[in-house]
Amino acid sequence: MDYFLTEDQQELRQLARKVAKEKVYPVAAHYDQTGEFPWDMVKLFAELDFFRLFIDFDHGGMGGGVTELSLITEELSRACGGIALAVAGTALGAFPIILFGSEEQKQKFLPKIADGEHLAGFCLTEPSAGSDAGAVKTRAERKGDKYILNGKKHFITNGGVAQIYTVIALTNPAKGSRGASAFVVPADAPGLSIGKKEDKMGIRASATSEVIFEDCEIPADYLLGREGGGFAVAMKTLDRTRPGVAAQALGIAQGALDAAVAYAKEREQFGQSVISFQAIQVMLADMATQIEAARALIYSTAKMIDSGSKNFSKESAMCKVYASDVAMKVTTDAVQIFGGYGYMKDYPAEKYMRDAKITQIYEGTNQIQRNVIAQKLIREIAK
Ligand code: COS
Repeated sequence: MDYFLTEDQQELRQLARKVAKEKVYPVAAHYDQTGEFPWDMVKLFAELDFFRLFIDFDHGGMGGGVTELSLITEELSRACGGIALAVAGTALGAFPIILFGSEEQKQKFLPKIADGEHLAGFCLTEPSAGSDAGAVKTRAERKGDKYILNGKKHFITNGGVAQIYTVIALTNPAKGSRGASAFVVPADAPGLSIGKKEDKMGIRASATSEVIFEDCEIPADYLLGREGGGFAVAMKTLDRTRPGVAAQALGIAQGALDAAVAYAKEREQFGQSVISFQAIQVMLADMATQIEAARALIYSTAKMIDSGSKNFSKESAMCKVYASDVAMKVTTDAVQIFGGYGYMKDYPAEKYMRDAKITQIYEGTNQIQRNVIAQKLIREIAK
């Protein structure tokens, strides 16, 4: 199914598919095992203009949107969900600037992100503010023409490798989440340091670290939007990026299905290839159907967002819930089809399963997504 993609979008998908197969897949196991950051892949993605896709023409980009970002995230994740995050995590860090930055801030920060010279990261989560994102404690105090930040963010994607962080911090703690503000903080700002690097179950090619602010000084004009508007910046950013997590889940699921079909054709038991058994065929048919349903939801939502819809929190949350649950189910079934070999690191199935799990957790757990969906339903019904 082509989902009414434009010619350019179809070409982009073909290019990303080719790069994933020829360049990303061969190094996926290496980065998974070592947990090193794939700088060679970042360089390649920059040369291919992947970091330009989600930034507008006036700021060094190619004017694409959530559709383009989802297409490349899906295709790259088919080979490695962790390596794909170098681009998707940067988009997450850049969206607050794209959506809320002043013209001056966009001119200053976006072109280098578009060039792939600067990676970005989004700093919302803290040790005691995960699902309860409004409970952040990091402070930002205005002193003359500067803000001074103090606090600790953790589980930050691209932490330690990004040059630009967008950070949610309290400017008025008495007001709780209504006293939160968003800032751009360059990695070399005095007082910013990188703490513990996480040793993760999956997406091991993606860097995840603490980002610590100790009397960290930034110019006052690095405030994004207005003081007190930070929680809305975070929520509106996540509304736009959750289809991208769904696309990552979709790519992981598709990669696992591709591997399972190839293996089932090759593997012989009882004198025939196991794909000839209906028990296996039924599993593969369900996997393929669920993947296609997830794809239809993601592409439709991406199109809805890119065509200027203002209200898509519910659909974004649906994409993330559905695709990540599909990814978990499909990758678990892929391991099953591989049998004992599926459990071994010599074959790709177990990595897909480990990589899939995070998509049910980050950028808002699936329990939170279901709350978002239900709240919107309740409001729609009340109208
Ligand atoms: N767009 C714009 N504004 C939004 C919004 C959205 N999608 N969602 C909430 N808001 C606004 C509300 O309108 C409300 O505004 P007022 O204070 O003016 O009334 C404010 O934000 C607080 O909203 P709410 O009361 O619903 O917030 P809660 O503290 O109950 O939390 C959830 C809402 C749980 C949905 C939110 O905390 C969340 O998304 N948590 C998960 C966070 C997450 O994804 N973490 C992953 C880390 S980032 S990788």
